Amino acid sequence: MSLVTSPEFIRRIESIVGSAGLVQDPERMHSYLVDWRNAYTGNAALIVRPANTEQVAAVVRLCHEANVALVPQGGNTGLCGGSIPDATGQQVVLSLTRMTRIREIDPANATITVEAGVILQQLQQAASEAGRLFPLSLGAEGSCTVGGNLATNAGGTAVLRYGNMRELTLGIEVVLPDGRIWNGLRGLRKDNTGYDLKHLFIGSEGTLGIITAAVLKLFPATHSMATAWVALPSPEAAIELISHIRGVCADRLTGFEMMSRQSLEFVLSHVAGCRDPLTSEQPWYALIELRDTISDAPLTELLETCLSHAFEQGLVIDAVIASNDSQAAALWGLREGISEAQNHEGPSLKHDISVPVSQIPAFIERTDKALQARFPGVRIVSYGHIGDGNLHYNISKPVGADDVAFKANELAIMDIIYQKTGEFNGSISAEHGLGQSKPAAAVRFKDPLEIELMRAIKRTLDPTGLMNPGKVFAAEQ
Ligand code: FAD
Ligand code: 2HG
Ligand code: ZN
Repeated sequence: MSLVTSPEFIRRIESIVGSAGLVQDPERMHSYLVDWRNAYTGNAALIVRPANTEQVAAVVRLCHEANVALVPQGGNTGLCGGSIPDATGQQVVLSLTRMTRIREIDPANATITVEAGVILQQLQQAASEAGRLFPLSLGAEGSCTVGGNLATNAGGTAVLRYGNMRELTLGIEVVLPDGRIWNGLRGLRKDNTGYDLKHLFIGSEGTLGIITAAVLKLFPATHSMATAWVALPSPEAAIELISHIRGVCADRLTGFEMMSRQSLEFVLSHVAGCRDPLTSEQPWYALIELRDTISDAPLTELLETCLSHAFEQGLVIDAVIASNDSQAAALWGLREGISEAQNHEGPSLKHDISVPVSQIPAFIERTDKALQARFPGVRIVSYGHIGDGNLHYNISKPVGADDVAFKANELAIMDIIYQKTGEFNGSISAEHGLGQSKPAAAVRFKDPLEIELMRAIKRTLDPTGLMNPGKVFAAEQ
């Protein structure tokens, strides 16, 4: 029997977290060991669910002494397998989902201090009840946690106005790999006292420590909104349109998502209750959202002015503006349904890339061409946060093709897409992270010096390599 499954180890863990903090029953463990898409499956000795920072620290200290590897987990909505343990059954999953306290709201400082297990939607709700806005917004917001958002530096649909999780964070509290607690919960907008350590942990995917709490920025609540669904002739038109709307509306532009007809077709086929808002089929669409803090801001008029100028310029083919909140929600449903819908079409090979915004059209044109030349008939589901230069360039098998035969091409497909990303000086992971799916690709497509510096940081903070092994860096790297 290994130490991690010995009665003594389990007794000591239980003495820290109590029986409510321990999951050992295989049936109850299952949901912690498989990801949302069923793409990654692992095994674990135990699932441990501490209730506060001191308990996290005591568990980490014990694992450090016993040389047991830890896999931090929040809502388990990550798309790269970062929160799933390996197959050995020797790792411990440390779930933060019991740490759900909102510790403080400071309206005058425009900050909220929350624990890592707070679900994003609950954080948004708490901010709203305080008359403020916490702007991070993504499809998984009903299940993902602040800890996971920080550990992946999550992006989503409001980054073009408010920034990603890194930009929304003023301070964090972290349990280090040896169990010490770093209290970096400073709500300061200015602090030039040396290296800004919080940024090492944000985006580190659980490989440097356990994030237990954070001080996050709040913004003025918005009280008016206008949402449009727009058909476009091309990605070039989308880039010109975004630039035009920004020029007119400035910071009122809070969302600009682009998606291909293929993406919409998958949603129309697989998401119940959806309908095409326009009467004719067009190659590209954008979902555009304006918001203002003033309750009667003339946003619909502004959007109409922008869109009629765009019609005249040939940038827009057709458009519909939502006339109430439920219509707006239905339009967002078309966008947010793409991930789920693509799952119904067999394996989806996900590539979460970014290039400079101006290069999106050329990237799409050249990559589509290269892929179709090598793998005729593959269905390219490209969509995403193009205001940030971030495309989800996901590939589904040709109609009628065999799943296994298609998956056999995964590396070759990835190679084409990442080579093209590199040609545009882009990134192979814009917002989802590396997890266990992309460490090898990162070594191939990232500057070796950056990998060397990252490894040096990992060795310094986690010399025994017990924090989420095999993530960000492949186990053998
Ligand atoms: P998990 O999946 O549990 O963990 C993710 C990583 O963080 C793992 O490496 C884990 O070890 C680590 N981790 C978790 N908690 C901690 C902690 N407290 N301390 C240290 N490490 C920790 N992502 C985007 O960026 N933008 C999107 O628009 C977006 N849309 C999505 C839509 C859908 C339908 C789905 C399923 C996912 C989407 N995601 C998106 C991906 C995912 O939701 C985010 O990465 C989210 O931030 C993960 O949060 P989580 O709590 O589920 O983390
Ligand atoms: C989104 O923007 C998410 O919808 C998920 O980042 C993307 O499933 C995907 O590839
Ligand atoms: Zn996304």
